[in-house]
Amino acid sequence: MTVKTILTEPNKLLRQISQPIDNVGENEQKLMDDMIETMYAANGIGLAAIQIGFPKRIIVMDISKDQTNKNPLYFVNPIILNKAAEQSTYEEGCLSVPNQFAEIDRPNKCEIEYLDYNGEKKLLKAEGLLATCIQHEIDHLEGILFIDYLSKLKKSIIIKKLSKQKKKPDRIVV
Ligand code: GNR
Ligand code: NI
Repeated sequence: MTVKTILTEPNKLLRQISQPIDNVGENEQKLMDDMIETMYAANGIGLAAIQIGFPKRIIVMDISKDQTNKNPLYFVNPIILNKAAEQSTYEEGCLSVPNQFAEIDRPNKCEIEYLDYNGEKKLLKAEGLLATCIQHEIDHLEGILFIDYLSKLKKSIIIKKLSKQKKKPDRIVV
């Protein structure tokens, strides 16, 4: 398993639409292993393959707070079957939008169909943080970032900040 570099905004790759997987084989499992290791190393709760440069419809997640009780989740070709009309608000962050946070409204429940790590078809009824996170990750598969839901002004301020940070790669951002 390898910790990969996470792409950050602005980067055109993050805007690419990810392609479905035909078959969950060794290569896909290796990618999922690298993704979960990269996610844990970055202290994230989710990661889409495009964030490490692979435009494939694969997501990994672990929303368990407890480091000793890990609960890695793997989603291949996830599809949202249903979304609740009721919204909830979470303060979202993104490993591809470092150190920036904003409150985002999304449906508070959703139902997902997907293939798991072994290529088996699964259904998941998600609510709370799990529902928010899976929707955030599925957005990545469509090239959408949470900052796209902000006003043009707020979004442009964040992108300017990130562009400036990128021009100073020797500066350590804590
Ligand atoms: O680590 C992450 N935390 C988070 C918090 C609130 C809503 C969504 C997320 S996902 C994010 C990791 C990430 O960027 N996934 O794509
Ligand atoms: Ni993200």
